[in-house]
Amino acid sequence: MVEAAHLAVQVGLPMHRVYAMSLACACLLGCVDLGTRERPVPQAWTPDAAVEAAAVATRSVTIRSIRFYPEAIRIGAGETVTWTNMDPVVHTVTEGWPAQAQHLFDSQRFSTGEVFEHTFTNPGLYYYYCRPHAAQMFGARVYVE
Ligand SMILES: [Cu+2]
Repeated sequence: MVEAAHLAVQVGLPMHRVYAMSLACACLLGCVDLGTRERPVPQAWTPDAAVEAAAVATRSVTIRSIRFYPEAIRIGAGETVTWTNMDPVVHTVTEGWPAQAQHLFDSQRFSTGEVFEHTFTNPGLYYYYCRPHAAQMFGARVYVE
């Protein structure tokens, strides 16, 4: 239920609905690859004023010193974000939260000087983290308007 709780916070849905959605998703996992698909616009999703205020209008994120810069960005629907790894260690850009089993996108590990891109089709708030550094690099977000 940890991931369901995160999802509930993310989209503002009542827990029982999230749990029902989780079960529905679990039934589909055998035949549907969720790795590259966008989450549909949640019915209950509304802009979060605090996150919106903190988000920087840019499509470029730099990874350095085991952090994402900026940590919160704002883009338009249909735009592509690039993440550039400027650290001497590998990182990932992985949608969701560290406890989550399935991800809407996942860069896999990429190393110094390499770039990962993802196009966000649907409006919403997308959190992501780095799998090798899940204890430090989590809660970064893309606010798609
Ligand atoms: Cu990392």
